Amino acid sequence: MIPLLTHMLSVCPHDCPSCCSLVVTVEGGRLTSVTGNPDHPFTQGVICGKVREYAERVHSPLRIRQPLRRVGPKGAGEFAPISWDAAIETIAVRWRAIIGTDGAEAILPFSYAGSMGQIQYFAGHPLFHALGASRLDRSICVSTAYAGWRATVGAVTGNDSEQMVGADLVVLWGVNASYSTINVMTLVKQARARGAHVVAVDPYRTPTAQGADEHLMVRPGTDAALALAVMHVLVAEELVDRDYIERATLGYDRLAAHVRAYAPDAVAPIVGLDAETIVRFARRYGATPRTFIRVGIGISRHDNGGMTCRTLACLPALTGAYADPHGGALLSTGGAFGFDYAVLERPDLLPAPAPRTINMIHLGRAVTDGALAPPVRSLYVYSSNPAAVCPDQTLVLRGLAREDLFTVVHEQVMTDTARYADLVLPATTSMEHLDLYRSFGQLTVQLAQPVLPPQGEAKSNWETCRLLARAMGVAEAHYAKGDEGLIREFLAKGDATVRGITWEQLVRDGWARIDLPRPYRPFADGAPTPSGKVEFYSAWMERQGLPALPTYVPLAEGPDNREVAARFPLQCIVPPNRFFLNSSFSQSELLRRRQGAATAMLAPADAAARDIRDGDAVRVESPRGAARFTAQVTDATRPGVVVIEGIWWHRFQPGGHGVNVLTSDRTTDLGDGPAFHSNLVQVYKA
Ligand SMILES: Nc1nc2c(c(=O)[nH]1)N[C@H]1C(S)=C(S)[C@@H](COP(=O)(O)OP(=O)(O)OC[C@H]3O[C@@H](n4cnc5c(=O)[nH]c(N)nc54)[C@H](O)[C@@H]3O)O[C@H]1N2
Ligand SMILES: Nc1nc2c(c(=O)[nH]1)N[C@H]1C(S)=C(S)[C@@H](COP(=O)(O)OP(=O)(O)OC[C@H]3O[C@@H](n4cnc5c(=O)[nH]c(N)nc54)[C@H](O)[C@@H]3O)O[C@H]1N2
Ligand SMILES: [Mo]
Repeated sequence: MIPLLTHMLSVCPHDCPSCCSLVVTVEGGRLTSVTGNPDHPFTQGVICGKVREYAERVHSPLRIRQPLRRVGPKGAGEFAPISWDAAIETIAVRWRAIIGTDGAEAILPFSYAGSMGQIQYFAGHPLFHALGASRLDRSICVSTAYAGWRATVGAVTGNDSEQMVGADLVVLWGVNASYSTINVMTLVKQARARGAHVVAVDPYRTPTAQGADEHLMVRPGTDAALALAVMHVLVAEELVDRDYIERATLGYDRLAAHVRAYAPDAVAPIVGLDAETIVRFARRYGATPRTFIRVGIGISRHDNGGMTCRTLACLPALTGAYADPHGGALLSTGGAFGFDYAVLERPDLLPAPAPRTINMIHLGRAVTDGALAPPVRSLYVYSSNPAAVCPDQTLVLRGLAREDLFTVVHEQVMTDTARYADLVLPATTSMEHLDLYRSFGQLTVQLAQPVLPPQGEAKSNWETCRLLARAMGVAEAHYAKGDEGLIREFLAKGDATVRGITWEQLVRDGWARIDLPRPYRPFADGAPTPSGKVEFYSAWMERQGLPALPTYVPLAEGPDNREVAARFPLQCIVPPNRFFLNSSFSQSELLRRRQGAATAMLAPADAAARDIRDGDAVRVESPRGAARFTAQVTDATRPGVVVIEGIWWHRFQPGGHGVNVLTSDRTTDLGDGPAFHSNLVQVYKA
């Protein structure tokens, strides 16, 4: 009998910068409630509407409770039960045969951040490295943004966002925090109550923009131009911090000459704002170093996204905001955690020469390219739903439908991808397994112990990879360390930011702040770039074939691309919705109902020109394909810009095609990431 337990701590495992500390209740072996931990400094008792309904996810009717083998055609979702032993044996036999004929590179592991728990995230790396399988470039989310940020400041960190409370100006730049990291809104509200002016920069009026004092409704992909016009005003009106520039930056004189070309009058038509609005924003920004910019990953999902992130990172260095206890900028805190990831990833287990690397956003190409040598013969998917989340969905599904592709999917719920599997393995949720969490939006490390037994026959990534490693006879010493042993080792081998945090402390308190000074201002006197300075001028950028100075580069697939724009005249961005997290939570009938339908937001003028009324069924078509949505006619978006929020499982979308039928697998300017938001489309009444 499982006793009634209340107020146990857990951690939200999803791919979100907040990484919330949770208080959960379990009654009679079932999860009954999940709330935010009021004692955690960043969560402050507030969690999103998705995770409040976590009991529904853990006990979902679509939960996979036992291993399954395919009995129907690929994609039909017809399965029969199989035992764990037989499933592992089947995989081992198939993999040995594939290795014998095509070599281990014919096996491709495919995973992302279904769980941000470090044990589950890295569970497969030692196994697949030791097998010599193809490596996966996990580029789908932050690669572009991080590469751009590093170009300017050398590290993926920034001022602690809690410090924005006390700022005079808060800029939410390409981040819809109300949906995608709600706890930032708690801090924004606190900052506003203390008198901060809040500006949101976003192509459409998100709830975040609605809650701001001012919304700069920029054209998609033009933020670098806006930032350069701001720099123009700062330089022209001497609103710069000479002392900070002298001590902490590189290339100011060249930048100052360069930004003369970006006068607000010249930039206004590019970004779609009045010159006066730009000047007012620039003067407000330059009036004080007490300005905090929270940069979202959204701006980086464009052809020019790396350059845009790099450009935004320059702004606080002009005014000295990086040195202010309530100023600065933050894209991500990911690099603030001084862990030694090799402990978990085990690159030392790779054979020499190292196997090829396949960019995950090119999954469609990889599983359909007949010329690839060796071809991908087996796909092992865990912690991801590529059928829904990868760009160019048509190509991905064509590959997944291959009868000769031996596909194993380790999942919690019966996703679109799982339906294509030859074998489906049931995965535990974060409530059922042990893990250690770091965050990419705040500065605490957290431990979550299981609060429920594994549901059905579910096993964690760690446990499943351990079984596979044993069956294949590789990396067994690694898996023999156990999950707790590995967490202890991971903590102990970190640098001074994490080394002092102990297993015992985390068991007792649930979380610990990493050891960094307060206030945390990593770029107060320079930055860990090659020059040791914040680099306005970057030789590294030049080596990537990009301008060394911040520069506005028009989108490859944008209005300046006359040829494509002639047939597809509207720009289409595809940001997150409120009730799903990427494609997770699409399984929930409750949250699907709250979300309503897969919609395409259209400006009234664009709708009228196509005889489309609010609520009509529409067909959105891009150079890649077409999908059906419900039209939402609204002045929340500007003429020329269509917004499709969220990723619905395509089997829940009318017509059976999801939003990623529209998106391209083209890579961005830096980091080989996806340009999800750089789409040109046409919209038709269905
Ligand atoms: N509810 C919910 N929360 C989520 C997610 C989810 O799917 N749903 N996803 C999670 C994940 S994996 C991540 S990485 C984070 C992402 O979180 P964020 O970093 O916040 O990025 P996004 O929410 O993708 O995009 C933020 C905003 O960028 C805007 N945007 C798009 N193009 C441009 C542009 O050219 N300029 C400007 N200024 N803005 C632009 C979009 O309209 C959107 O409002 O959120 C996480 N949280
Ligand atoms: N159109 C469009 N496409 C996008 C984006 C967008 O904004 N617009 N955002 C992109 C971004 S930022 C990202 S990060 C990617 C995200 O892509 P994914 O990482 O694939 O994200 P999810 O759709 O949340 O799928 C994660 C899956 O992992 C499963 N899972 C969770 N925990 C575990 C576990 O412990 N073990 C196993 N085996 N499975 C588990 C969940 O049930 C879920 O089905 O999508 C990208 N795709
Ligand atoms: Mo992401």
